[in-house]
Amino acid sequence: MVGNPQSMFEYPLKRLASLRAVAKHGLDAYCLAPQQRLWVALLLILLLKSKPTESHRYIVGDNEGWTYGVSGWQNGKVFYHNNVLVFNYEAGIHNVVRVNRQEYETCQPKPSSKTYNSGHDEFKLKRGMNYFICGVHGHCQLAGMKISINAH
Ligand SMILES: [Cu+2]
Repeated sequence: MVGNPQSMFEYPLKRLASLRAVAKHGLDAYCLAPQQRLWVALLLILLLKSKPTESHRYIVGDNEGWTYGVSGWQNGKVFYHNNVLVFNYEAGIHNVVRVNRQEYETCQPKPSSKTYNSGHDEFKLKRGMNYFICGVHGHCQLAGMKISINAH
């Protein structure tokens, strides 16, 4: 049985009144104590912070840095375009070349590709596939110094 006409209209009217109260008094209408409101704010901040943002920086290879066998470090990580990759390595031992897919697969950078060798090089990820290899002979081919990263 549906209730009498009065109760049928009671709920929408109450709802409207509470919406009006929210519009008028904001969170006060939800009777949140200042302390509760603080928790809500903290929760929101945590939610926003936990998502990798544009400014997120990744140290390639973590503590080991950009070195032999680094390939695979990227697995399981989520990258977004404009994230920054930081390549830390010993200058003179390794270098970094940003390459295309073919160069990546063959470990043969084009002569025109720029080689970075400062020991601390940073690159912004582009949307889609990004490829980096070490241009020192044999390091890409034989020692796994290559990474490919798909950035959202
Ligand atoms: Cu190398």
